[in-house]
Amino acid sequence: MRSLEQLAQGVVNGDKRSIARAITLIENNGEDAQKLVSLLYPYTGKAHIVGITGPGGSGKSTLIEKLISELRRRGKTVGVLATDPSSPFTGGAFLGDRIRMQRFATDEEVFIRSMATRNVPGGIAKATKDAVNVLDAAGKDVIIVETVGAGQAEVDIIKVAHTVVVVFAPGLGDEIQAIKAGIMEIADIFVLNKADLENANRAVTDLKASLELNAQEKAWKPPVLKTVALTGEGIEQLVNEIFEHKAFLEKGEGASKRRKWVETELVEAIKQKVADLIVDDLKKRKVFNELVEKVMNRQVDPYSAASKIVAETLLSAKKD
Ligand SMILES: Nc1nc2c(ncn2[C@@H]2O[C@H](COP(=O)(O)OP(=O)(O)O)[C@@H](O)[C@H]2O)c(=O)[nH]1
Ligand SMILES: [Mg+2]
Repeated sequence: MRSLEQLAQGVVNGDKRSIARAITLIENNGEDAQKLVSLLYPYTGKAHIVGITGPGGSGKSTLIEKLISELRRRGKTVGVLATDPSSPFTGGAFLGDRIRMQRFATDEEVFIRSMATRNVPGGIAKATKDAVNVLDAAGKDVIIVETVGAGQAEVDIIKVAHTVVVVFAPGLGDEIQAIKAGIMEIADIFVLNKADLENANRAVTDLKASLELNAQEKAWKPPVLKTVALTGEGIEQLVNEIFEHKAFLEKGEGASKRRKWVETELVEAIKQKVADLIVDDLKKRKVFNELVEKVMNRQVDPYSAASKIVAETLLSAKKD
């Protein structure tokens, strides 16, 4: 097997196979994953990261396909990570995405990847963040992350983005309610896709009205755009707005935002380390194994067991 250093070099050279292997390593989140991220970290920090979120079926994947084309037309290299749990492994949407995206397969400057969404050790948000770092180190100018934005994990994923685009479609009113409020608050650009459908203007008016209601004093006022992803209508303007927002971030506002991102990154990393240390220690104790037995026999539930072990070992240790 090639060394991690060689793999990292391959990533930095922008080699597609190395990027793919690096991301697989990261999904498995072993010791090597952490080493690889350390090797790549000095090469990161150059990409513009765009989060695309919104209800399933609003046309995010179709929009991303058109975004890739427009970005390539402007000479930008592109990475895409999709974490939509409604389109993993099998099933129509995933296959559809694959077929649509296939035309980029021969383009060395485009890398597209569906992240595994289940059973990722360390969580999907961490894996996605690390995969973004891989694509960043690989020299991609723009990295697009697609999520459906329905759960906390997605809010966490989208927080790595510099520019957050929230995509809606006419007739998906209820789904808008299902989108986490946290995402609405951090949205930088709103897109009403499927503007070819009836009620598109109505949907835009409704969206604008609800934004006015919740409007806060912000230096950046999120624009509301209309697109037809199927035909590419409005895509140029969307790309323009993304770069407008990038320029806005680079003018001062960005510095404090960037500091906040790094802070969050560091806090998350510390939390992970502290949790690992504590759990590793607890696992060595007799009381841990006893509790595993009890949970297995349904004598106690895992949450009560956790409270018990924390109270008895961690908290009592303090008193000693
Ligand atoms: N009429 C219309 N259909 C669209 C448009 N964009 C996407 N679609 C269709 O909407 C469906 C869902 O699109 P997809 O990109 O998979 O949505 P996602 O779940 O948000 O990623 C597909 O059948 C697309 O062909 C659009 O602008 N107009
Ligand atoms: Mg999709």
